Order: sequence, then structure tokens, then C-alpha cells
Amino acid sequence: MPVARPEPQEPRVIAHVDMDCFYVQVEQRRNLVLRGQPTAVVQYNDWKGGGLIAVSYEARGFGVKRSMRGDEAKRVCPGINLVQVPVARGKADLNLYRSAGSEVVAILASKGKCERASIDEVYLDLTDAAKEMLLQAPPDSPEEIFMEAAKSNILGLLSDAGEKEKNVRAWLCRSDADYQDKLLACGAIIVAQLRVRVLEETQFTCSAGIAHNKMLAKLVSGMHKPAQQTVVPSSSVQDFLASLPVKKMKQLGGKLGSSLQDDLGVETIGDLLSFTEDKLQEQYGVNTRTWLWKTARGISGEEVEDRLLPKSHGCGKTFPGPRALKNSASVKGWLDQLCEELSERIQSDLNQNKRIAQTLTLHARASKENERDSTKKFPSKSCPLRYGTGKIQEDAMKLFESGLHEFLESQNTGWSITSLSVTASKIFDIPSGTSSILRYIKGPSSAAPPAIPDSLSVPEDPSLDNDVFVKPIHEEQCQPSMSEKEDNNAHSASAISAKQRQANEEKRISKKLPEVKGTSSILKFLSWGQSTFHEKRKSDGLICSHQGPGSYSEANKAEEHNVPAEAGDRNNTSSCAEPSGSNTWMFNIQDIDPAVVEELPPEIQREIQGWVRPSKHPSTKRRGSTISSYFPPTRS
Ligand code: TTP
Repeated sequence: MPVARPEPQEPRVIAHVDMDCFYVQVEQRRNLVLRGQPTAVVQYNDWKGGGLIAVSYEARGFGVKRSMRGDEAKRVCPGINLVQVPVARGKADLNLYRSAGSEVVAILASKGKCERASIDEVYLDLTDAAKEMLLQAPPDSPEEIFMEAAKSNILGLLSDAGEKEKNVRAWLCRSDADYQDKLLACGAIIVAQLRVRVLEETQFTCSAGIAHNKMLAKLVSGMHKPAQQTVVPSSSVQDFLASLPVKKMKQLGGKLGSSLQDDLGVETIGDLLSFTEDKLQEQYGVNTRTWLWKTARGISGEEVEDRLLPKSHGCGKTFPGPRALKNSASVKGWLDQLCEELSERIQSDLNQNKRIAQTLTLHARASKENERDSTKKFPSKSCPLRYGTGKIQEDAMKLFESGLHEFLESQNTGWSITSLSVTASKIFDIPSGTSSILRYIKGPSSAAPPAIPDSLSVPEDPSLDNDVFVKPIHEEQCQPSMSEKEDNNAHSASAISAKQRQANEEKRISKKLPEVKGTSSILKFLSWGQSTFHEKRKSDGLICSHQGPGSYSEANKAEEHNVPAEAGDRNNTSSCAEPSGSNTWMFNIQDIDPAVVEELPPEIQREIQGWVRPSKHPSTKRRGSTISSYFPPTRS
């Protein structure tokens, strides 16, 4: 259920930028003949010409839709060019598109906090940049307004077609506008400039929404496509929401939206205004009531996260109809492939970004031979992630066997698997200065105890950073990844700038994990996770923690729906400050694997428990026996 976040007091300027028919544009850039032609990108599976996953605006003009297959698209538009999505390991390989997305992100991130929401979508917090413009060079002359900005669509600004540009210019320069609208006007100009830069430097067009919060910016970014932007002044919010169908709101596309329609007769967001808070609370509880109440008024406090890298890496494949997998050998064959790719990605993430994934999760969709309509789901299974392709493959197969055992409930029946995916999540930055961990993980015996000297150092990799995100695709899916190819492309594709990398690195240092002087603590931290893992194996033959059937990859879901999987994490972040300011560091409770905690000395365990459930009588900390001394912060 959605949860309302407090709305900041100060007005903000938020943009949502979405690439136009993205995969098609990428293909058109590498094959200029396709430029301006009706074109679609199709799945490599050629049944009925393959499923369309991206359609150019020229093809849309002929009535071609993404729901069509290639054969149907050809009937509707005989001149259409169908481009096959690249293939690797028997499934779609999206690296080309991911790298292209990174090029765009690198440009957009130059103006403010940037959150990469999917392979082709970005949120920007432009508040500071807009304030600066308002202070330094406020737009005051309609004639001098930049052309692309003058083409903006301003919600609520009525004008005849011939007058539109003139009115937009005037709106952007209004001296009688309130502070919020003035900031928004600056935001619109900044976004227009960024979009022009994206076009010049990458040859891609994009569309954008500019508003005072993420929710509104996202809702309007696709309103005028392609290559246009839409601005939402506060005064137009109510009119806009009054006619917006509930299902258009990201969080209302599912059960909650259906319940609003069926149980309360709500068809548009505006309809919600007629319900009292009591009525909404009676129906949905206090949290959802608050969120609905605010949403109906266009209020959303959700912040733009400073995140250019994915929260998880995943790799999956579906096996529809006759392609369903019906025995362990075929499952193993595919799992091995998926794990190989996953392993490459996390290794690449480690090399490029100095990030480590902690949890491996397996998801599957399955049915039993004699119960085709059963609603029982294959349970998702997780375990601590061990680096190395062979280890990931081995663990994923164990997770599968464990899930299957539970799914079958001891029945001796046939089964079939229609989708498989593996995800690496709980990714954290290696604290700076902790370079020996790289060897620890890269080494051939990564599961072995850490017989590594503390002070080995690995030189900083200058090709840091690159990023990927992806939306679901019809038959195969590959979630966010870091690929070898991207490693290679990182420079040439002008990915994230050195300056940006440095800034990111600085931010990394100050967040989440303790800074560690030397490396022994972090090595212990990881080696505990791994030894626990082995012990669990020995004791019960299984290595998994149960996530429950409802948890079909929170990470996957998050990316599919562009909802950060750990959006609520901030609430769970415990900070532990030493008396001296320079020693302050933070742990995110969710970053600490419970299995690791169990192996910590009792006093440390108690301290961690205290973060989660503060004790009424906290014991006095003794230096040398607290978590902070276990993972000592850097003293500079
Ligand atoms: P979208 O942004 O949804 O669509 P788009 O960029 O193709 O077109 P639009 O101009 O309408 O925004 O998706 C971005 C890319 O993600 C798209 O080019 C192809 C891929 N994709 C899939 O592979 N499968 C899907 O189901 C969807 C929706 C997108």
C-alpha cells in the first residue's frame, strides 16, 4: 500500500524525463537508414514475427501498436522496418540500450540530483538550479526565451494554436507570478536546455514533465510526445487531476485502484475529493487514507533519490506454453545461463563501482501437472550471495530445489516452470579504502576464509560508473545490469563524467556503511556471511531464507514499476554516532544480513537489536565492545 511522505516546506522543481520510443531511437542511431522510417524493435523470438517492444512514432502513425506481433504490424504498415533485439545466451541482450541510457543520464545529471528510474527514465531535482537562475539570470524578456522552452506545454494556459508560443514566452517571464511559478519557469528553461544537449550529444529526443513533485512530473511527461515538455503550475493541478482516470496513477493501477472503482465508485482522481478522511480510513486504514487524501490534492513528498546505479541486478527468462521446463536438467541448464550473466554483472559492478551484492534470490512461476488452476505460487527463495559463477549457479539450483520441494508439498506429481529469474540485491558500496575486499571477492577461493592481509591495495579503476535499468519486456527479461560491454563502453559512450564520479564517490563515503580504516572489519563482515551460509547448509541441507510467495522479487517489481524497492528504507536507517563528529557513520539495518548478525558477539547483537527495538534501559556503551568499535570508522 502506498505511504504518504511529508511534503517539504520549500517549493521544489522536479522533472521527469522519458526517452521517446527509446529502443527504436537507439537502433536508428546505429543504422541511419532507419531514421524517419516506420520502425519497430521486436523480440528475437520470431513466432508470428516476434513481439513488438518499441514502436517509432512514424509507425504509430500507421496504427502500429506495441501489443502487436511483427506479422500484424506488417499488415497494418507494410513498409515497417522490424529490427530484432540483440540476443545473447538465448535471450534478449539489452546492453546496447542500457549503455545508451547511461549516455543520457550523464548529461541530465549535470544539473541536479538525478534518479535513474528505468532504462530510459530519469527524475531530476532542479530546485537549486532553478533558484540560482532566478537569482542570477531570471527570465525577463519574452523575446530572449530559448526556443525549445518557448515550445513548452503549460497546463491551464489557454491559447489559440497561433498564439501558443507567444503566450508561453510571456508565462515564462511573468513578473507578477508567485515564487513557485517563477521557479517552475526556470525549471522549464533548464529542462529545455538539457533536452537540447541530449539531442546534440546523443542524437536522441526525449520528453519531460516539470512540476513541484515527482508524482505530477511523471504524470505529465508523456502527455505531449515525442520531443516535448509539459509544465504543471500549481494553479492547474486540481483541474488536471479532476479528469485523470484513477488507473493512470502509478500506485492505483492494481488492486487499490480497482477497489476505489468498484467499492467507492471513484473513476477519476478528482472524485476522491468527495470522500471524507473518515470514510477513506474506514475503507483502507490510516496510511492509505493519508496517501489518497494527499494524492487527490496533488501533494506528494517523495524525494528524488541521488541514484545513478541500479538497486539490484536481475536476469530472467520466461518459458511460455510448450516451452515450459519440465525437469531439473532443463531448469539447471537455463539457471546456469542466467547465473553466468548475473555473475558477470555483479562482477562488473564491483570492478566499476566498487559495489557488492549481498543477497541472491530466485523467483519462478510454476504449475503442477494435475492442478493447472491452482493459485499456489512458487515461493521466492534467498540466500547470502557468494561471488563466482560456479557458486552462484550451485546456490541458485539449491534455491530452486528448495522452492520446488515446498511448492509441491510432498506430492509426487509432474510440474512445469514458465519463468525463472535470479536477482542480486542488497547492494552496498565498499567503504573507500577497503580495496583488499576486491581481491577477496575476485579471488578463485572466494568462499574460503579471508586469509588476506589487511593492507593489500587495488588501484582505483578510472572507468568507474555506468548504469542500467530496464523495464519488463514481453518474453525475456533482463533486469538492471552491468555488462562487460558496458565496461568497455563506459568511456567511449561518454557515460558518467569524472567530476560526477568523484561527487558520487564522496557521497558514497558519507552514507550507509561505516568507514573502515584498514580492511579487517569488512572482511570479517563478509566472511561471516559466507561461513554462516555454509553452516546453514550443513545443518538443514538448505541454504535459504523464505521470502514468501508474495515477494516476487521486490527488486524486480520495483524496477518494473519504477518504484524503488527500498523506498521506505530511510525509516529503517539506524545511525550510530561516536562522540566525535568525524567518527559518525551510519548503518542501514536492511544492509546487514540477519545471518551475519547472528554470528556477531552477543553484545554487538544486542546493540543491533536495540536499533530495531530500542531497549527501555540501554546499557552503557563500553569502548571496544560496541558495533562501532567492531566496524571502526575512519579517523582522518
Ligand atoms: P517506454 O518508455 O515505455 O516506451 P518507449 O520509450 O518505447 O516509447 P514512448 O515514447 O511511448 O515512451 O519503454 C522504454 C523502452 O523499454 C522501450 O523502447 C522498449 C522497452 N520496453 C520493453 O522492452 N517492454 C515493454 O513492455 C515496455 C513497456 C518497454
